[in-house]
Amino acid sequence: IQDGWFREISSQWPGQAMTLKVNKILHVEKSLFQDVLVFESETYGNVLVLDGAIQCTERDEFSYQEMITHLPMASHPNPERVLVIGGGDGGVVREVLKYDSVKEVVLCDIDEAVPRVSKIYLPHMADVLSNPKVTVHIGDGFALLQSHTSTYDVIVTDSSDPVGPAMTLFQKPFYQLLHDALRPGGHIAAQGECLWLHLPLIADVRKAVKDVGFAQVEYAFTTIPTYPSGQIGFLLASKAGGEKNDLKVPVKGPSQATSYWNIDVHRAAYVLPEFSRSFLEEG
Ligand code: AAT
Repeated sequence: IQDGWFREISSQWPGQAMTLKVNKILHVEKSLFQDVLVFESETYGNVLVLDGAIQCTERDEFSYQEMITHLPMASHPNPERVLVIGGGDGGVVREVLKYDSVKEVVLCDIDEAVPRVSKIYLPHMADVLSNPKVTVHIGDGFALLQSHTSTYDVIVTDSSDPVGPAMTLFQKPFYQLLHDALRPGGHIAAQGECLWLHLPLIADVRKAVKDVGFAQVEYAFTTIPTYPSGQIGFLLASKAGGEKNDLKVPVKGPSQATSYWNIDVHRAAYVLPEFSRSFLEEG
């Protein structure tokens, strides 16, 4: 933070940096895994930053949390058991609980500091973590999956970028574990980085997911002012064996209001601009 502005500088998005005006620094901590910063911004509400990367702001978090959740959930005929890896702020869990079919949600974040700090400074996201349907597990998502097979209908990987503790979450062995942890016909969605910045990484992850043997593999995206380049995508995949359903087609939406997701946005999220469509589909 310099002269009252936070700048998001990282070699993952060279030569550019989102800048937010800071009203007040609320929390600074070095947790076991990462640098944790929360500040109140002038125009985006409270902002959570991990290792210098913006994780969410109160003003635009709904775009990301809704899309990473409703894309796999609304296209699933009957999601009952849901696992969220990462997402310690609770935003994805809040969206998962909008489905009446959901009986159980497990949240697995590696860093206890994230839910602890979010409960204080991001209550609109983290309050749901005390819901009786929710179990919070502090630990590595990779390790948790190793002990669960054929358990979940939907798994959302709301992970940080592939430097630091989330690195393994972008690699093939992790997707194999996700596949095995799903019930037949289950869906996954994972934070899939940005078309403008990370096309080669997206292509690699997509290929790894296909090689694991998922029945359908897709990439979708949303717009969001405070993530790098204002856009972030998701890797979606479904496991064979359930009722015949298509990730691109919502069958049963959330029973509570949304601010970004709707049926048309769901379908449109999979439509890619030509530079990225040709790169991903034709190699
Ligand atoms: N909804 C907020 C957006 C996030 S949160 C990413 C979360 O992933 C963090 O809380 C971090 O502690 C957690 N995490 C990182 N590695 C692991 C792991 N191995 N197992 C479990 N949880 C993990 C993502 C923001 C995207 C930023 C885009 N630039």
